[in-house]
Amino acid sequence: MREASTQYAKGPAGFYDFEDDEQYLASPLKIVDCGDADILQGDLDYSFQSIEYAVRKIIENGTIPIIMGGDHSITIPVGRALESVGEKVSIIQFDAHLDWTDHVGPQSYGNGSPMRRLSEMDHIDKMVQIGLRGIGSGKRSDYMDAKNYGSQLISAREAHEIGVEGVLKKIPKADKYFISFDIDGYDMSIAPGVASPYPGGLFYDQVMDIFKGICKMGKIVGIDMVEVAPNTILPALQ
Ligand SMILES: [Mn+2]
Repeated sequence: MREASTQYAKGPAGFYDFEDDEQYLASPLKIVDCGDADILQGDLDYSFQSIEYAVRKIIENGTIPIIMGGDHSITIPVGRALESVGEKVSIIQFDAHLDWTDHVGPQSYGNGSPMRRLSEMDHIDKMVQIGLRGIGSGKRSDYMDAKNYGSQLISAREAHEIGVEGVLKKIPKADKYFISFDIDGYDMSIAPGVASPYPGGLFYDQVMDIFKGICKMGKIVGIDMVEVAPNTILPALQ
C-alpha cells in the first residue's frame, strides 16, 4: 500500500482533479511516512503498545494519523490512542462485518472484536457501521448490543437504496470523527484481496462521496485502513 501510494508523492504542486476543480495533495499539506509500529510476533501486548504509542505521538503533534493494517484488531490500540484527542470521538466504520463479537474462542482482541472493545472506552462516542452484509458478520446478540450502544447500522444494500445523502443523514452528529475502513466494506469486484471477500458491497465513488460529506460534518482526527491481504485472494479469483 505504501509503495503504491508513492506514485502520488511528486512534490509540493499536488494534483489537479477536474471533477472537483481542486488541487489535491498540494503544499502546505504534507504526508509523512512514519514507518512501522514495532510488531513482535506472538506478543500481542507489546505490539498493541507499540501501535498505541506511535498513534498517540502523531496525534500529540497536531497531525492526523492514517494507519494501515494489519487486520482489524489494530483498531483496538488505535482506539486507545484516540484518548489523546482530548475530546470524545465518534467512530465511522466501513465494513462488511459488524466486528462486535466479544470474543472468538479465548481471543478477545482479534479482528472480530474491535468495535466491541472501542465501545468500552470512555472517550469513544457514538458509532455508525456502513456496508454490513452477508453471513458471518456477528451473532444476533452482537447486533442487539451494537444497537443498544447507539450504533447506527447501515447495510450495503440500504446504503445503495438511500444514497450518499441518506447515509450522511444517519451518521451521528459529532465534532470529531475517526474513520475505520475495513476494505471488505467494498464490493469484492473492486477489492478482492481481503481476508473475507463478499459480494454486494460498496463502490468507490459512493465511498468517496460519503468521505467528502463527512469532512463537512466534523473534523476527522484519524483514519485506519485494514484487512488489505492480497496474498489471501481465493485461488478462484486469481
Ligand atoms: Mn472488520
